[in-house]
Amino acid sequence: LSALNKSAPPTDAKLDRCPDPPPALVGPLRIEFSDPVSMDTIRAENPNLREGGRYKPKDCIALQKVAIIIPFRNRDEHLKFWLYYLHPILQRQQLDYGVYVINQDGEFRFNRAKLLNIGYVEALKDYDYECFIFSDVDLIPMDDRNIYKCSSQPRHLSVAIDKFGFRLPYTQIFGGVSALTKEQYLHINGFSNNYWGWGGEDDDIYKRLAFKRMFISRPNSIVGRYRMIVHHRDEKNEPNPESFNNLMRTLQTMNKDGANSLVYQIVRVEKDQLYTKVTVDVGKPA
Ligand code: BGN
Repeated sequence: LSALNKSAPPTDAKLDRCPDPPPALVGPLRIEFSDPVSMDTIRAENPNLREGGRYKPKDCIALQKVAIIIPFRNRDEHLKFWLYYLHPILQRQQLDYGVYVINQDGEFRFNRAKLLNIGYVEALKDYDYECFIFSDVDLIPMDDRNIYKCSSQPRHLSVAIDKFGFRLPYTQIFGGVSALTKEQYLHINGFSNNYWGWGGEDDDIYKRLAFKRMFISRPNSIVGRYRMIVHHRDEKNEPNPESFNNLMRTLQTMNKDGANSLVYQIVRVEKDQLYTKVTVDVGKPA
């Protein structure tokens, strides 16, 4: 009997998979940006997070291991709102997740898609994530039924943003918040590293997916509602004049520009209770 007891599996192995849909969801949420929140408040309200902004449900096995990748520079106020609202939602969604803030060092033009590629690589150094959510820092879901996990097709989550009158601005849009499995990401060679400045990099991702005969899955426009934190266009993030030409060449370039050509330097890695922040030197156009 004692031998049997000794070989009993650890308690973890006895857990069932988490139920689908998660039972604690509440549906529509009130999202406001009028009162600033402090990091200490957010930390106190999320006592079950582990260092680096990690969480997994303790009573069941999460359906997916999800890395949330946030491209970032100089948006601490937005990040606070994001952490304040998203951590409780992601925990109600019973995900096994980690939050990765990928901070572009220096003053050169912002490169959102390259930061997303870096987030993919850096998150996988921590854990065998199978799903990657790529989220702008200023987008907060207004309904917790919009689950931050991946689907059998690439998923676009931010379908009904207040800024666009709660409607899709165009059907091919893949920017804002989107989700790819590891396989989907690798199938398109990740994202282009060559979009410097605002705009077009998400359209390039859409083209990659379409060329690989994938299609976009979306929640409906009630569940997919979002608030965007109002802000001015950042300095060093002017509209990219090269986007149009780049987008004409996606098919020719995608096999050599992407996950397989990613080069960057880590400047610093910070682990907070609420996130892992990786500051990176993304370089300049060749
Ligand atoms: C589009 C941008 C997208 C952006 C959406 C919504 C471009 C490409 C120009 C050739 N596309 O116009 O990147 O997500 O607006 O803001 O700029």
